[in-house]
Amino acid sequence: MPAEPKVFGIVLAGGEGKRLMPLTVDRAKPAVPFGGQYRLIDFAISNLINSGLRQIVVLTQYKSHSLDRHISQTWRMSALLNSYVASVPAQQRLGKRWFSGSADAILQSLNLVNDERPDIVIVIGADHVYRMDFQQMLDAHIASGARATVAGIRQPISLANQFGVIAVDDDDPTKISEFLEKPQNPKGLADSPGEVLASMGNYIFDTDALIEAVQTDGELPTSNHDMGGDIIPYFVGRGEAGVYDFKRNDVPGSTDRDRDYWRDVGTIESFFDAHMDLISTLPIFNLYNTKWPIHSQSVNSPPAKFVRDSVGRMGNAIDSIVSLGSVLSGTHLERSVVGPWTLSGGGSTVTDSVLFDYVSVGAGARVHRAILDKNVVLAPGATVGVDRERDLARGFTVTDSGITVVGKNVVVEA
Ligand code: ADQ
Repeated sequence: MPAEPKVFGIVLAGGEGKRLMPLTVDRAKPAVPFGGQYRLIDFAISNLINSGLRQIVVLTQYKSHSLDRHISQTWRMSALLNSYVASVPAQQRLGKRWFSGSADAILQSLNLVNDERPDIVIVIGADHVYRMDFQQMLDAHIASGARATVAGIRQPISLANQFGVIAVDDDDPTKISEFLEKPQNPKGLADSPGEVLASMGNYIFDTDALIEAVQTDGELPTSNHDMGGDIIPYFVGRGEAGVYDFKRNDVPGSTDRDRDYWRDVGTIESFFDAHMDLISTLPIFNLYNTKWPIHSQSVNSPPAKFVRDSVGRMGNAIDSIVSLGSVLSGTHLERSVVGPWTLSGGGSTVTDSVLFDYVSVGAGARVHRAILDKNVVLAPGATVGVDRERDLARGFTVTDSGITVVGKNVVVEA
């Protein structure tokens, strides 16, 4: 390996995100808005850029229009320096089929790798909220001699069936001895039986090893062509897979509160909870860390505004994030995150909620524990999240813990 290896980044962004419905009816999961002005994919790409990568491709497939537009508008890099973040759609390069899994997405995109001839390929998912310095993981990958390294983080054993679960070698804790994708009855960790070591879906490969693995996998008729289910077990079987403990990652500007923060926001509940992590005075995840910025689209909008309405009721926001272009007129907003260009009228109340962009909350309306997608309009006096049965009867999604989700463009009558 050269002293300064050439590193290429692949972001897997083709998944459907079924468990985030109805937020993914119309857009790929990595394009789902997050934290007011971001899209989920901004976290993955910001981490790669801040780690020094300059050649990054985003492999897309499912309903990719909004994702493609966001990437081209947000991530303009300099062609002169051969720096790019390119969104690459499925193209049926190996016959008449779309990507049949994340490993097939890479197999069908090997032309991109062959064009750049990198020494190392970093492959990551696009649907997590976290900060990570991949340079530190790369150093560990090279030091260990593994041909594939998987980033791992401890998670409650109750969530093990959502993750790849890693067992480490008794003699060499940098080596993976077993990898089970989404096991039903996993063993807990020896020092903490209530936890497992979960794969974060972030991988580093020696380039030749990755090419060999996806090509071999492509010829196996029984394979699901999945990175977690097939490719990582292939490396484990050959004794060539290493693990990198995310706890070791130390990103500039992190605090003790958010150093190990990593959230899979694949469900409505976890998506909602991750928003609540942003808004306390000392946030559990700090968007204001300027040493490791999370970049997003620059919105060309006027500042957010808080005013009294025509009868003098105050517009105010407590423990909340309000994005540019929004106007709260006589509205009480508390523990909520509001996207750009959202308007709300006098006497309305919004609590414990997440509002996307261009939402309109009519005078006297009430929103509680709800997620309102883009362009949702609440008529004056309308309510969401106040009466579960009524929300269900109106066709809204309501989770077990009582979060109501109203899909894009819906008009909610009083
Ligand atoms: P999942 O997230 O369930 O588990 P998957 O659905 O394959 O796995 O998604 C991984 C990433 O690949 C996502 O960013 C998704 O958008 C993308 N993707 C999925 N199918 C794709 C396709 N056909 N084309 C392009 N991109 C695609 C994975 C790992 C687990 C690990 C968890 C961590 O398999 O081992 O624990 O991530 O969340």
